[in-house]
Amino acid sequence: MTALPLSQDQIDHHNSARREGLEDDYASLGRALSRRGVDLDAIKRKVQEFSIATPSWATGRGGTRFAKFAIPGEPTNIHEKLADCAVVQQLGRSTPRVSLHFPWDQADDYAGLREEGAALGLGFDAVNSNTFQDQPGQEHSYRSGSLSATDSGVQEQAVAHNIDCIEIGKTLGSKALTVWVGDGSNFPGQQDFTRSLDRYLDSTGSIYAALPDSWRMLLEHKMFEPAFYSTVISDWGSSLMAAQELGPKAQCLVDLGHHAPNVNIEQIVARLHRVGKLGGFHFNDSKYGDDDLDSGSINPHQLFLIFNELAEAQERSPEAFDPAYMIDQSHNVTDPIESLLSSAEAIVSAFAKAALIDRDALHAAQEDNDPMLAFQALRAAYRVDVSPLVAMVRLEAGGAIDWLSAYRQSAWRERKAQERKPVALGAGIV
Ligand code: AFD
Ligand code: MN
Ligand code: MN
Repeated sequence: MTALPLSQDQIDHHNSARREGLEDDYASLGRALSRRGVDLDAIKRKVQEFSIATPSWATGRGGTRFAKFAIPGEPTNIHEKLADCAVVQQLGRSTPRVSLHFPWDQADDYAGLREEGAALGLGFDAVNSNTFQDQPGQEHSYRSGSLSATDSGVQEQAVAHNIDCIEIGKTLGSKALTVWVGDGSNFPGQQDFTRSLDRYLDSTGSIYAALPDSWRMLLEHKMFEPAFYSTVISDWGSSLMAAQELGPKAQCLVDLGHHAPNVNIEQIVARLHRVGKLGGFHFNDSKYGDDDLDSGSINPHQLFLIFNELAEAQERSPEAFDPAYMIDQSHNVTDPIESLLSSAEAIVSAFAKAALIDRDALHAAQEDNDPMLAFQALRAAYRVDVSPLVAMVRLEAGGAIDWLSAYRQSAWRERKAQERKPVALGAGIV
């Protein structure tokens, strides 16, 4: 039994006023593409198969270390977060799975939570462990590190937490554990770079040993924050080194905000795929650092170039291509549901544009050392307005043609503001 959060009648009614216009735009796009020898319906089938996971932690307002400005009707527990993710999925139809974070998303009954998700039209993606914060009643503090801590009691506690996450994930139907640690240092000399990596590998080795065969362990690197001089898994080199030492089930996760400024992320994507270690993504956008801004809001071209590399990787070795796509953002000034819908649309659009690239023309230009022709092969696809295609996929799957107006018409947030407990004042990055 499914019990979707919004009235489907209302969405259908919303669509009926816009359907004709969309069909017209879709047909016109189809004609323009067919002149180039591209079959829009074939591209549509690819877009229909593409999906992204939403992060439970991004359904509440995020903040900075200065402040967090909550909005009325924010979710206050995992059940309410799931309901909000279901709204995103019902309107947008490209985010059928949720990625949970523990212990933030602790529940009494995970089998029940799985059923609750299924009833809302949601499955569960990678589970995320949290050893970057202390929890009330916890025996050891993570103030001096977690998986790479010098104190073996701290290490053991961090390992045990990750194994707990795997157990919860098994009940939920997840297939991956994402590990990001805040471990690192603020002062030169504070930490021995080599020994801290050794300790991290020791701990992650114990977690890896508890990983079911069908699972993946996604190692997420991050250059800085909360540690500001060095982090233990700072970059894709360290991440790759760790994934290679751990074994085939360990792969690298690329969070778009976790690199040095101006780093060529798309090239990292190609490199990681080349060695079979491209595990997945945390999509977001950034201007300065790990800003966790909405995907595609600052640099949509970078997102397109990443999807170009993904399209290339998939074409080259489809059997070894299965990246986990997730969003990881902090919505500090918007309604998180709107940001998730906007971000998912930006990601799907980048995927769709990359699917339009004439790869034969691109490869030929590369072989001929013709930079302008190669660049124009990309540009020709990037220039296409794929919004009628993305909206058509949404409509055919039961979503809303204009998700923003449909969402606002539903008054979901206003209704939740009457039902949900207010969020306490505070600061904090999600
Ligand atoms: C961190 C990482 C990581 C983590 C998240 C928590 O991006 O994915 O789980 O923030 O909010 O910066
Ligand atoms: Mn992340
Ligand atoms: Mn981050």
